[in-house]
Amino acid sequence: MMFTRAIVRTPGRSVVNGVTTANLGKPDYQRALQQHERYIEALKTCALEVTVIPPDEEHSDSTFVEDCAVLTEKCAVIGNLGVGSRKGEESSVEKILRGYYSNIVHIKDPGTLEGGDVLRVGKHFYIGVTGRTNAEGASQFIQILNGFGYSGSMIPVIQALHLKTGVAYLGENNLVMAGEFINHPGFADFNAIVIDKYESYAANCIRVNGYVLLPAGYKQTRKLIADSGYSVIEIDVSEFRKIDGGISCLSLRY
Ligand code: CIR
Repeated sequence: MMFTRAIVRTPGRSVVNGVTTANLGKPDYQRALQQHERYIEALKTCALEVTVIPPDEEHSDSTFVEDCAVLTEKCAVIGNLGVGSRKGEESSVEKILRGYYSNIVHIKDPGTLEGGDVLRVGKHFYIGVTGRTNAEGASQFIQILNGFGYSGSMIPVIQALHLKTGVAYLGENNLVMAGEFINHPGFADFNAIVIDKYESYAANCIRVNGYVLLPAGYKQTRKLIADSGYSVIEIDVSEFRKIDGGISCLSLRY
């Protein structure tokens, strides 16, 4: 599917305190800013018009706007973030979306849902049930989807932070997969692009129009994806990796 727009949020200084399990040290703020600018340039190369939201210092992880919402042609679904420190990030994203969507629906307590857990394939949405997205949030989301002519199904996730930490749909039935999602029965019908365990971070990549955006420095993955027929743009996101974030989390595409 083609996208025309994206929303991103400039990281604030508080990004250095983002929630993490990575053990890679704290992000360098200046470097994070530079990497974020390159990321925006890459989206523009993919022909997207990019809306940049100013930093939200109160929420250290708010640069990961993907988690705040799920966007479709027909509606915007505002998530309900599953970790206390991120609650409230959605409201400024929703404000922007009001300019583009007349149908805006919310996931409500006790349901939680983060956009990083939602993988779209055509008119179907796979929803990871994780530490961030619960079954109640996923079933609210499926109900909403059904009302707009889409379908959804749940994928229990055991290790990954989010579903899309380990899977990415590139189109043409090609599914990038790493870790627990390799040989997963829920994804048996796809053409699997299997990521080496030493490069599993690169499984979080995105297809945007004519390109695949990939984190820089993952040579085998780059070759695999290029050999599958895609034009790859590499972006250094090392500072975001330090707080468990990646290529997909940094934008909402629509
Ligand atoms: C968090 O733990 O919420 C952030 N430090 C990372 C969020 C990454 N988002 C994503 O994978 N969609």
